[in-house]
Amino acid sequence: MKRVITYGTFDLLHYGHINLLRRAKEQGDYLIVALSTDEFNWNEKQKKCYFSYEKRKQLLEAIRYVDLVIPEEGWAQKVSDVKEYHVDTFVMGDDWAGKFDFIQEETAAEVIYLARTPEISTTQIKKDLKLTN
Ligand code: C2G
Repeated sequence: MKRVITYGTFDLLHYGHINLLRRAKEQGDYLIVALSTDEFNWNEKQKKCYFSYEKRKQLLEAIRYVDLVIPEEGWAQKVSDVKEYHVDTFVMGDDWAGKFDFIQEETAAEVIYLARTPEISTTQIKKDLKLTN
């Protein structure tokens, strides 16, 4: 069984995320999503999530491509996650291109960056819904 992992906040969940998760799953047979906790998002990414970790986890677990959701509590857990879950392929959107190449040096996993879905983002959704003012 080929195991794939990817990381993210996935708030507000949209079709750009689904495109990423579908293509990540296509890299193997089992997809693990490491979901950023509320604390990690706020402390490390200055992102205030609209949905809590539990709600975002519930949404992700309902997606046919996702097999397991684990918490992402810090930047430094990726190498141990890859080893602990026997991951073959590490996938991120290409806005992260190059940032996680070290995973390939420190583990046996292949690192793949997939093209983002360009026209959609949570920021854009909020702007369009005028939630930002
Ligand atoms: N994504 C995408 N297309 C979009 C928006 C997002 O392909 N229009 C991808 C991102 O490239 C990322 C994943 O969906 O691979 C999740 O995006 P975010 O929730 O924004 O994740 P991010 O805040 O980048 O957190 O340690 C890594 C971080 O947790 C990644």
